[in-house]
Amino acid sequence: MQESGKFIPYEGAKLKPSETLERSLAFYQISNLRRSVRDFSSDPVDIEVINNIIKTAGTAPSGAHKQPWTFCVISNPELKKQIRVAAEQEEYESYQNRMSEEWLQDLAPLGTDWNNPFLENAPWLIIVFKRVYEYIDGKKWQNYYVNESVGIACGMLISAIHNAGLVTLTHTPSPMNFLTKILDRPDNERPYLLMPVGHAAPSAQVPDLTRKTLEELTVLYT
Ligand code: IYR
Repeated sequence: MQESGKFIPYEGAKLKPSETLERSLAFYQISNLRRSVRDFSSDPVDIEVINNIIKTAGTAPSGAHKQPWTFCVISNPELKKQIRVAAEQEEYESYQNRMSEEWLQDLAPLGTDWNNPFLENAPWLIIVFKRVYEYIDGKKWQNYYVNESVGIACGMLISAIHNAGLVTLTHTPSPMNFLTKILDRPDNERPYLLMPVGHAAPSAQVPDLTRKTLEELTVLYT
């Protein structure tokens, strides 16, 4: 048996039940205002804000606490342009030849196409890489539940972006291996999600969507 690690007392929030109720409702109401936005203004965002958002994502739980993620944070205009050109090449191919008729039909109401101006217009691009394994002292070490862990971290990243009054979208130009090359990432990292971050353009519009109701979301066993 391995010896267990060091344990410390858990400092919980220690709220009254009424505060728990208020805060759960307030957080839902804020979260329900979030939308994926594709039109960004060129207004700058301080790197300190981006750092806080990424530190929030870094609080996500992960398999065996391996924290199998790397966040590449980009504001360099030449790099953004290079990423846009490569992403649009893949997206053009996808929209023209790789996506099924059914997929294209499903996307039609969202108004997406191969054009990705947000990759240059947003002041920041956060590109999340999953770390499938680690190299430590020349040995290869496993990570666990990597997709689940990185997915949860991305969810927290999205909430943190929204909470700061900024917008993003979960962009998945596919295949994404061009990002490994452009950003010169090592072979234990794979691109997972690309998120432009910034302020919404004043003219930004979003599709008129509805969300599942509680009844549709839930199966209750009491
Ligand atoms: N990969 C493209 C296309 C796209 C795919 C789905 I599924 C969407 O819900 C929206 C867009 C992109 O990331 O824009």
